[in-house]
Amino acid sequence: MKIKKFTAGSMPDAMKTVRNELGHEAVILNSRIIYTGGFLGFFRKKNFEVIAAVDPKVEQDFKTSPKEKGKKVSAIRSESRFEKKSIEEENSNINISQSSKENDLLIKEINELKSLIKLSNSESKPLLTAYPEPIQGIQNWMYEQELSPTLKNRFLTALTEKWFTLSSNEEKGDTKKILKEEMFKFLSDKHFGGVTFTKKFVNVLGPTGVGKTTTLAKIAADCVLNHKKKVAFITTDTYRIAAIDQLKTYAQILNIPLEVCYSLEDFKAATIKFNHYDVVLIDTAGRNFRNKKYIDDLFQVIDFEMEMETFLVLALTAKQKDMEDIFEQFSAVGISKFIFTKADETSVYGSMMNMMEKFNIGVAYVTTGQNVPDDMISASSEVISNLLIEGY
Ligand SMILES: Nc1nc2c(ncn2[C@@H]2O[C@H](COP(=O)(O)OP(=O)(O)O)[C@@H](O)[C@H]2O)c(=O)[nH]1
Ligand SMILES: [Mg+2]
Repeated sequence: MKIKKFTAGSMPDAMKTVRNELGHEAVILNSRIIYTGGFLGFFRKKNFEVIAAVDPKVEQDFKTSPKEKGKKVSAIRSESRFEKKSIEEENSNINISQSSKENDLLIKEINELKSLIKLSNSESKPLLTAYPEPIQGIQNWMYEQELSPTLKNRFLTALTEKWFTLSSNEEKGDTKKILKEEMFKFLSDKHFGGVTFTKKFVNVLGPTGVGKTTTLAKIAADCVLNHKKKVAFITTDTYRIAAIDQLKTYAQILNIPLEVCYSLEDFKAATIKFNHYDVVLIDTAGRNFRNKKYIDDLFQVIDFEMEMETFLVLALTAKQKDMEDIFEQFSAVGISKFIFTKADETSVYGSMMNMMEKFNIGVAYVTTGQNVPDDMISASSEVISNLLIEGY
């Protein structure tokens, strides 16, 4: 572990130097304001001191080419996962030989930090670092919400930089507010909100049982009741009889016509039949879309050449990696926005942010239960950040 002290006139400058010298993997061990120079307590210069550390392996990696970098990072990751080197052993490598008064102080601080690190003995938990205390709280929260490492880094850096520019304790205490501002910045270039009514056809795709049919019924009710639109249903989910009956029931309750399509010809005929409708909502069969064959099947029955909004429905109870795999399989279709379902069945919402970060698309709706039409919210930056910060 390489440890270094940085001093600068402002916190953002200090952080910039840390990043330049030690790379993005650097961990902030301590940060504080120090005063230098002056005369009888006057004209003292305010400086910001940051003590940062980096694993030499990671630092080396920071200096190597991006191609090499990928290989090395994964090597380091697998090593740390399987070797289970104890934190204590790791830290005993810290070797500081200078003995000036300043360095004694540094050693004392490092020893305090070492005992703190020992306390967090679970290797899967984030390393307990000396971010200002309120920011440590956010760090733990981000870990619990399973935010991606890049998002965690982005928010922690921004928060720390912002935190040090605030002067009043009241402002500093309101880390939620600072976090929310940073989240809004991240979400500002994404598109949110449900059906735009700019395209007649609206299509929901996604794995089995995520809530496509239920959500489509909620969307239909919203279009009819709140937007006074003339709505029709098409279902291409002929895989299970029960699926047709399920949508038929909603169609009857909402007094909406339904066409069942078994082939591309049926589909084309249905679109002509619904020519004078404002919105045509298309339900599809949930399949194991990790298998490419099922994606190809969709093209046998839906004409994706038509102007349509396509929503990918994902349940928030699913695993991040599976969500990513599914999205990638659908790249040939072109996804307009996500719909995230089952927000009521989990308390972890980081995957929403991670998916938006990775694929740079926004969210149409978030659904929060089985009740049609009530349990659905039109998504916005406010809705998403509230769900993450305040929970459901
Ligand atoms: N808890 C919860 N259940 C939901 C939600 N949306 C749908 N469901 C339930 O998930 C199950 C599968 O829904 P369905 O619409 O048939 O999924 P599909 O196979 O994707 O069409 C049903 O029992 C729904 O009531 C939601 O937001 N929260
Ligand atoms: Mg269904």
